[in-house]
Amino acid sequence: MYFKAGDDDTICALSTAPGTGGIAVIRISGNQALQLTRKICRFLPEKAESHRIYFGNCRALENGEPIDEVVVSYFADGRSFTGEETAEISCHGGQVISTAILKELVKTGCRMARRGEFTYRAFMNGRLDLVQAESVLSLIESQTQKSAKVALRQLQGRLSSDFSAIENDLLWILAHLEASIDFSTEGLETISPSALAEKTIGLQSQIQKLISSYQKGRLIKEGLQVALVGRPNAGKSSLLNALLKEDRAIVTAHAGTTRDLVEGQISLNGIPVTFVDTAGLRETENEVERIGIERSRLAMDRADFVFYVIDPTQEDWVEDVETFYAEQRPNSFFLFNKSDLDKDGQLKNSTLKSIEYMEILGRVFWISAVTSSGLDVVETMIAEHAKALDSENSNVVTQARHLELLEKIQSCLASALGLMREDSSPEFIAFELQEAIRVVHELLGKEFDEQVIDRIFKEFCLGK
Ligand SMILES: Nc1nc2c(ncn2[C@@H]2O[C@H](COP(=O)(O)OP(=O)(O)OP(=O)(O)O)[C@@H](O)[C@H]2O)c(=O)[nH]1
Ligand SMILES: [Mg+2]
Repeated sequence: MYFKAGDDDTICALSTAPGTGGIAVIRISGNQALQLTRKICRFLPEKAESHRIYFGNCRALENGEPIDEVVVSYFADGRSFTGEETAEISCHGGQVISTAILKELVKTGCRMARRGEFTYRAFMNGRLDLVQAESVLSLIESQTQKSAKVALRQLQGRLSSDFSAIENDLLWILAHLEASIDFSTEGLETISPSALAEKTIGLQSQIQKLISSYQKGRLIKEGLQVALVGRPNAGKSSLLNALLKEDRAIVTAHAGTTRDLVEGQISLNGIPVTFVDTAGLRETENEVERIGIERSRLAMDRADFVFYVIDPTQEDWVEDVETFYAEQRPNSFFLFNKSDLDKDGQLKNSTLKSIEYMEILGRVFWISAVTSSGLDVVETMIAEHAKALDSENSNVVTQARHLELLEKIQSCLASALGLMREDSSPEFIAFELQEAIRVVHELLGKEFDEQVIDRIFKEFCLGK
């Protein structure tokens, strides 16, 4: 077990990123936070005032040697992030000073905090529910403004309140169902079975909305994956480099240069977009190239978008387009590369004419990886698709754990509804509803499995 229940040690850790910086913040939390910090920051009063800052010298415990001039913020028991008495020492940034202060704190009796232990304590002390605690991690790890916004909404409890609303509805349905079992239940009007079924259906559709938001949430968090595929020498690696505006992949005139997947990310309208360059598709005897091509196919299957890169200066390019067209992949686009070689536009005209019959013109782009011409249009197209994911004003599910539990609740409700329709005994229906309530409690962390909690907090960084 990673965390010890009922642990009342006073813990300390560096809360800012390790390395050199303007300032570094060391956080101390626990019922002896002030008492132990005072041993090295003697300028702190015995009874400090919550939410006040104090300035002075931080000194070595044994000989009183000054270590640094620091500012200490003090938060009283019940008024801090963790819910415990907390002190935060802001010292000059730099590994040497912060390490020296941490060493002194350990000498006074503090214990070095484990990963995520501050947030864990906030959760155990009821300052955050589990959904909010998970959002702290998402917020720290956000790679784009959009995912940070979604995480912040979750930290502010918006998603938790959706989950709590589900809990309230389930309790309401259960209470009215039980009232029909036990007529002596006072204060509840009895409700017809059809009204209960209707309420259950309404709840199912609310939960379904959240389940459907996961796809969106996953995209906001992880972004879009775009696979660049095509025959060798079409210019996939050149395209990757042009999109990333850096020389990420090796480009040569030799067909079969790329053997493995090469990735790079950009941010479009706040959504991370990862481009995956792949090995050119062709029949080959070469073992390494063959494995590379298998990976290209896997990358295509995993991607949200597939960009077929075509070299129209090659004689037999139409065969490629026909093969790709036959795959009928949703969200696939045809990028005709090397437009810089088509000085008079003749090639473009004849090319577009010869694919007219396939009715893919809406998905065709005319680009040059060498001059970057046409890439702005491609980016705008991706950004337009990404816009559909705009969800700043609605709650989205981003965690696989939440999705799994919401699906469990749906299956309990489906069973309950089936039983209602069969006119089954209310006890059986109540059983399903109670199970659904148990799952909502698991979702919010009101009831938990220690292994799950362990897994969640282990992902945190030290000092958070
Ligand atoms: N003129 C011109 N040449 C290009 C363009 N894009 C790529 N090339 C050239 O085409 C050749 C192949 O480019 P790559 O980017 O390595 O092609 P690839 O599709 O990654 O090839 P493999 O890795 O072998 O599958 C190189 O000589 C590039 O300089 C382009 O837009 N215009
Ligand atoms: Mg390549």
